[in-house]
Amino acid sequence: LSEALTASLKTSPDEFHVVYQPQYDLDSGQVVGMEALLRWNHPEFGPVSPGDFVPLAERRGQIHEMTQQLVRAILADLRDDPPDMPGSFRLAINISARQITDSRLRTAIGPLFARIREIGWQPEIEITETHIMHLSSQCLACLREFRDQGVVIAIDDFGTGYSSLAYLQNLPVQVLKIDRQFISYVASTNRDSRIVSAILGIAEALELQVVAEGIESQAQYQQLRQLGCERGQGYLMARPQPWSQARQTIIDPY
Ligand code: G
Ligand code: G
Ligand code: MN
Ligand code: NA
Repeated sequence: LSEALTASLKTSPDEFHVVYQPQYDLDSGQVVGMEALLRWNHPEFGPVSPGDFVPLAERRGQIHEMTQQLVRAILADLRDDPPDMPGSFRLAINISARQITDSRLRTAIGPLFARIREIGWQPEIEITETHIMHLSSQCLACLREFRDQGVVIAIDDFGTGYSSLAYLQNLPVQVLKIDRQFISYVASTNRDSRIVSAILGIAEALELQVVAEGIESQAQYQQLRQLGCERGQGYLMARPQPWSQARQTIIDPY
């Protein structure tokens, strides 16, 4: 598989495409952003999960080539002018922590972020919490640079890592994405409901925005709303989908 990935990244861009999962304001039901997720469909092996091929690309030193495919695919999707959205609309990509100090990252995503801004949207980067805790001061400086350029930075899978509050306070991030393991039982167990409340409290204290991930039921949606969670994404509202369908969710909200 690892050799197939190398070959495909080099010669078969068509095997890669991107799906988009809309993110919602839970009160208004409006789409307020999208998360781009890379897909690889190998002619022989079929669809390979990014959970499998991203670590492979990392191990083989091909994360940069992977990001190039991501950027190429998103730019192709955004070639035609997308629907008008408020300037706070965000398009997020997932970034591996070890890419952050790679100078090629900026070269690769520069044109994408330029296009996102041209449309009138804001670019966003998601980094997994477990990784964000181990960033060198050099990485943190790179993140600050992104933030200073108006890139929104989100901590992905929040609650699964070991962020200390002191550390969080000094990170150049604006968004916490609550990992879906806490959302699964938010409507059925007091414990998970209190954990989500606690995360919302931390976010408020640190002046961070919160996004709940993996909302799958109406009960979870309503519970999160009641707890004061402003944003969310999940299969209930929309699955990750090709751009042609995702753009329709902007026009017809949940
Ligand atoms: O889309 P799915 O839930 O299968 O994604 C599995 C994991 O792969 C998630 O943690 C997601 O963040 C990650 N992932 C998806 N697309 C990309 C990408 O373009 N780059 C990186 N680094 N990770 C991605
Ligand atoms: O780690 P990250 O948050 O980037 O992973 C996003 C992944 O979560 C995507 O692969 C996406 O397919 C998946 N996902 C999105 N919404 C839901 C959901 O409601 N339920 C489940 N089980 N997975 C989801
Ligand atoms: Mn993510
Ligand atoms: Na996540």
